Amino acid sequence: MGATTLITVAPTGAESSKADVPALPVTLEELVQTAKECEAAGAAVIHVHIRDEYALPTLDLSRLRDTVRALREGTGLIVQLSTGGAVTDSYEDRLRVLDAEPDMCSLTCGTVNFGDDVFMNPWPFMVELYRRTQELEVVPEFELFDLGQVAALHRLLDKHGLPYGGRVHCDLVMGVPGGMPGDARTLVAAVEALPEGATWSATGIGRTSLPVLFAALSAGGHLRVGMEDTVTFAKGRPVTANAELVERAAQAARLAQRPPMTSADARELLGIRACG
Ligand code: KMH
Ligand code: ZN
Repeated sequence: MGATTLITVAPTGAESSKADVPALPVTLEELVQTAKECEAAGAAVIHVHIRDEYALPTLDLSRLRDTVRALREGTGLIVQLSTGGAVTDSYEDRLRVLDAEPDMCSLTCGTVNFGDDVFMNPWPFMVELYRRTQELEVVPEFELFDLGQVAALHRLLDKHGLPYGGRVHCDLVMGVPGGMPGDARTLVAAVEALPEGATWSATGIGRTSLPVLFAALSAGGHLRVGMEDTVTFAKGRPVTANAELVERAAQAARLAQRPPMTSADARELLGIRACG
């Protein structure tokens, strides 16, 4: 088998409102439908934020459990729950996300300015979350918003060992106002600083989405796309469905001669337990 591209879809996020972005999947039904469409388009992993009955971000455990179950029943996607949540979520609620027993979770490697807000990830919280992923056998995806966070990832691995599953997988989140810029030279600098043998994807927020996608493909990386990261398909043209972002990423990956990876291959790459 030739080289392939892992495509992660991040369909909802915690920042856009349903009123502003009607195509955003916010109910469980909308999320599962989106997940099915994105899987058919080439996604292998889904990065999940959920909403409550008012379409507001929530980390409610019973809703998270229902979401994990429904995504497993409806798709073969690897289910990655966000432990970042919204900037207003407590550390306690963010730690409890793992009790919903996802395949994977996000783990951000440091605090970062996040537009006008601050996304808090102090060292003791990172360590506690990481230890919990190891205990509960959840594979972390290390979210890196700037180069200092790459150094923090090295420190975490040096002090606390490898993740459950034995693989180190990172996602470069680029172009957040306050984080690293979403351009090719920053991407190359970040990739060069990653731990030896780590696999990685990249995503560019807003208008950095396409430059980061092409830079990631040309540097041999994987891709994350979705309405968490961009709600504009092209200048003046809103995204109508997450699947069109996945389709575009899959098309670019095929052009690069690295077609989308199946979720079975992605499970092997990421070291995810077979029973799900
Ligand atoms: N919503 C951001 C504050 C993650 O999912 O882990 C954090 C975020 C990262 O989206
Ligand atoms: Zn997220």
